[in-house]
Amino acid sequence: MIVYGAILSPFVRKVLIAAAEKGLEVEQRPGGMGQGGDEFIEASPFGKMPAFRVPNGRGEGRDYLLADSSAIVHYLEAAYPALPLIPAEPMARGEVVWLDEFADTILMAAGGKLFFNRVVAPLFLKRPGDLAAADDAERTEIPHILDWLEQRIGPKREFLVGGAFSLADISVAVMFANVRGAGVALDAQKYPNVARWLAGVEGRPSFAAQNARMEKILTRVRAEAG
Ligand SMILES: N[C@@H](CCC(=O)N[C@@H](CS)C(=O)NCC(=O)O)C(=O)O
Repeated sequence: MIVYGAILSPFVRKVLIAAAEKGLEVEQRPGGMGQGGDEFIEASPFGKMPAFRVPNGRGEGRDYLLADSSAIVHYLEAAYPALPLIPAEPMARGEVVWLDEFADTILMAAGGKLFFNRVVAPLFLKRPGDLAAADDAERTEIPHILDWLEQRIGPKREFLVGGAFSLADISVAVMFANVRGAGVALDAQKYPNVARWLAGVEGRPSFAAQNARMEKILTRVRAEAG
């Protein structure tokens, strides 16, 4: 199985972490933002990362292709049901799908403004980001989201849905590495429940491995930029 995309994308890390949690071997190849060539565009016609390929997945030499992080994780869950990341119980399943969507839209909208304008634009695209938009997201959107998460997690919960680690934990937690990368540290005094939950999730080997790769790239690119 091949995952196309860059490690700085939270959506790419979502897929790599889900695969690692399931004990699946995947090969990561470049894709997106001008990388990956025809083989990437074949898998992701609109150029979004991550994209996914199972060579000969459809038989008779035909590959199975997908281009969306949630779609890829749902495929992995159905194809490899051991070590589940999406619960079967109806209410828990609905909540996991909702929190995955919350992460991909609401949290990404806020975190993306921070990470794109403070990191991607100046360091990778070599042009100024919209720093006012980033500052506004830090001042208004991020606190609103954290207030809500703090309440939802509460003082006892280890995971976001029920008593088990799930796709919801992956999808929400991956966004925090980008928020941190954009210079916004989580205030553990103000958000102790979020801090406890995040430390537990990011302490898993699947997360630690990908976050270390991301940190290494950010450190190198910042050093190069001076
Ligand atoms: N809903 C998609 C979103 C994918 C997405 O927006 N990826 C961004 C990177 S974080 C991307 O490919 N950006 C490059 C572009 O739009 O050209 C998913 O979950 O995979």
